[in-house]
Amino acid sequence: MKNLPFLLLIAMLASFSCEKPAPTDLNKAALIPFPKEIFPTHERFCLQNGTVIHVQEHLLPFAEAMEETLEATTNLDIVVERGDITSGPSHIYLELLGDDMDDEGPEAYELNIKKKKIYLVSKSEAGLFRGLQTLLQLLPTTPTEDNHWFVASGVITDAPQYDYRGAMLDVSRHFFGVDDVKRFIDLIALCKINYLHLHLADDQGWRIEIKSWPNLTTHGGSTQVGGGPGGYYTQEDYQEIVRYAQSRYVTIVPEIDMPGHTNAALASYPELNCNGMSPALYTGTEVGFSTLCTSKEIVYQFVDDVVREIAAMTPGPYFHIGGDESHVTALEDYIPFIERVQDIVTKYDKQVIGWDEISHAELREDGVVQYWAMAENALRGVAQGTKVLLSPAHKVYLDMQYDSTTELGLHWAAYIELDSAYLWSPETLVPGIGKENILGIESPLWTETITNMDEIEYMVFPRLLAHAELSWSPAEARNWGHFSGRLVRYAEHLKRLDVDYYASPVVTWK
Ligand code: TNX
Repeated sequence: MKNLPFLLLIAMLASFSCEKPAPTDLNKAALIPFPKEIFPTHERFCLQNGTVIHVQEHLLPFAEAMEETLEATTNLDIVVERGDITSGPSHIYLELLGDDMDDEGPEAYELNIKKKKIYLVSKSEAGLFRGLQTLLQLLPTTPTEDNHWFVASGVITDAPQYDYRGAMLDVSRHFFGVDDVKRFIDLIALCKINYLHLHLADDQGWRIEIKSWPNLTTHGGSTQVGGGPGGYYTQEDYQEIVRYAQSRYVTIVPEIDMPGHTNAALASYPELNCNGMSPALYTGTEVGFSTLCTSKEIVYQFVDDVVREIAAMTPGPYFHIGGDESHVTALEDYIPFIERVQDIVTKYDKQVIGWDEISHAELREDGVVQYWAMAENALRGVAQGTKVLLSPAHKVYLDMQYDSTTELGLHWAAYIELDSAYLWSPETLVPGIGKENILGIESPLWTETITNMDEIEYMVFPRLLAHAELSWSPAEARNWGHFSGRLVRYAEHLKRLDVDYYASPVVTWK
């Protein structure tokens, strides 16, 4: 008992240790993508054991997920509270506002960090989630000795420039299982990416179970580039991916590439071929040699079944029909094929996205042309009233080598160093395609040369951070020197998450 005064003193010191000098300049925060506006107030908030997250009933699941994330990051004990209890060392208030947050979109949020309280508000849970990513980036990578996590105070008002900020993973050339896709989703969600496009079928493998055409996966999914065992997602697997993505406010865009890039389907069902004969499975990396037989009625039954089954499992608005590099499909066959497939996709209540070649066909105005190679194709889409999704290969293809010494990747479009990935502007890339025509940016990772998660991470990071800033941050907030400086500190978070990123030589790492 005679130790009591001493223990009290220790307890008081512990509670005062949040008063120790700590980061107080919010302007110095290593945020990527950089937010729209920051007003530093030069104090600090302290996240610690017992910090309370306050929510109304309807946000309880969100708050619990947030609690889990904060606890996993810090090892702290965070508390979620529905009432007005005000005890606790510091407080985070979550709130969904009605439509009164100006005319910003649903992902806009405000993070107001005071000494004892943080207010995070948005119109939608997605917006709260984007704000949470900002808060996570504001946390130091290690706490003080007494497990206090300081955050510089101030107000961050933020909203994305573009509604569609995407990444694509090619699971056909090499197959990646559900756990890899989940990690991929976790990592892209950190960068406020909100769409994940899965390239589910190509010459080398069909990766999504279609109940009405089972050979697509049992045969067509049984190999990959280089002849490995391949693999596929059962419908249950796919739904699990969709749900996991939803929990990170990421929308899945499924792609079935057609009429070209279809060798795996053609090998599985002879009736899809004009000569009625199945080719062998393909494990090489050539493109442009396969086509569905566009004059056969059974092909449209096939497409209808595939779109119907996948659309039924896909809550997002888009269905990607591929349409690229159909070099062995005559244009007079290609155009009516795309138009019929567009009708099928529309019948199942989805909007078409396709690679830029699809603009040869007559497109609906709610269609999206994904510009990867030919500006004139993208402009033809714009002339028809469609939006353009920007994936210029020489800037955003994540399978391009960083330079000639990079062991992984290709270089047909360019070598893409980090500065090159960052230094361009979506609005001036193609004369005639302005902000009003652009849906957003998507960074595709093709996987001819990529075989495992480490390799994925190496090609994706840090380039995806550059692209995320281009699609999220306003032009005035973008600056290469500032970005690369932030990246040096941001990399500490990547290390904590064990991300195998490329330490680009154009960045001055400390
Ligand atoms: C071109 S991009 C392709 C893909 C390849 C990629 C490799 C596009 C629409 N087609 O089939 O995987 O190049 O970089």
